[in-house]
Amino acid sequence: MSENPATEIEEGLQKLGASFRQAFSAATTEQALREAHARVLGKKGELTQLLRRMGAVPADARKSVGEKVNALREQVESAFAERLTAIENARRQAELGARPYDLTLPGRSPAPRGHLHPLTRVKDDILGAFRDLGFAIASGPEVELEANNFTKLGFPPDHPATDMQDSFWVGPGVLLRTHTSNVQIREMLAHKPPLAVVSAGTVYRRDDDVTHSPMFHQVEGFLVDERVSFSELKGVLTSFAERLYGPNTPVRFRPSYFPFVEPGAEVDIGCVFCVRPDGTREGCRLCKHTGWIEILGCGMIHPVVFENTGIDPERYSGFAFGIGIERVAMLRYDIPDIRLLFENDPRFLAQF
Ligand code: 2NL
Repeated sequence: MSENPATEIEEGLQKLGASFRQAFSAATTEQALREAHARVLGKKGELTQLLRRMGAVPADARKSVGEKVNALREQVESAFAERLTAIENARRQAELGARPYDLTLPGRSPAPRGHLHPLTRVKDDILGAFRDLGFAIASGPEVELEANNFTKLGFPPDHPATDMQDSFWVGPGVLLRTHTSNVQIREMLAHKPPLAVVSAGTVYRRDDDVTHSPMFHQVEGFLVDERVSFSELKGVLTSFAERLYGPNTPVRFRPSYFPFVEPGAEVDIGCVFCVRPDGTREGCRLCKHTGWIEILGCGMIHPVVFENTGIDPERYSGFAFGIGIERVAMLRYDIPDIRLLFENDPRFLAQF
């Protein structure tokens, strides 16, 4: 280095002038560029260090050296600004050229999706068929008064169904409903005919084996109006069977007995499991080789039920029906044991 501070500074400026551009072009990120800038103009930057020595420059040379310093500072600042813009433009171009985010991709679920329980599907199908036929959908309590569950339906007080052995009594005159007929009783008490109502729900009986569970599910419905005859019962329930099992499903009505209807009937459909393409039936385990499968019970509502619910039996008549949801599901999905439906074993449920 020279003894003359002015010459020393000028040499430093010259060196710096030759090197800073290279350092700026070598920076490819904003951070690297700012670091290169600081090495020139920061507190300990090379140009800053040179400036500190201006005091040692003789007065006559100060102006000329000062102008050179300022000129270099301006070059540094404008080169810095230019390079900063270039880096930002390159970054933006790279971003635009990169594969864009696909906002239509589905999210990643933390667990596999579930699905409806087979009993829920059967219930929804049955209610949907009756809703399409114009029935309203109602519901009611599972803990019910004996009056709404038995008495108003015409059950005599000593009927075996009312026994401790058959029903779950909660207290005197209160039990878990043994059928969803309690909803129909409540609807008949609350509304004047014409009425067409269907309801689905959980019911309870002291039964437990391969085809019976102490908790099971029913759909029940009824229709009341003037001049409702057994023909309306047959028409509505045949239409229901065709909606659930397909058009032209064979349907037959067999006489049967239920305490709250007269006459009563059971409805069978032609076995859907062993039907041949020509419509004849092979006979199988599910129809016990009869070619027929029972799907519901029904009948004309007993006048005693009307009397007990404030409906004039001279003016009104109607029909009612009950369907066991488990039975329909077991047939549809070939489930051999009713208890499988309530154990909630995922290996069983995943099959539906
Ligand atoms: C079956 C048979 C049936 C009814 C339910 C009913 C309800 C009232 C009045 C008259 Cl409020 N009847 N319900 C009638 C006949 C049969 O169910 O096998 N259910 C699974």
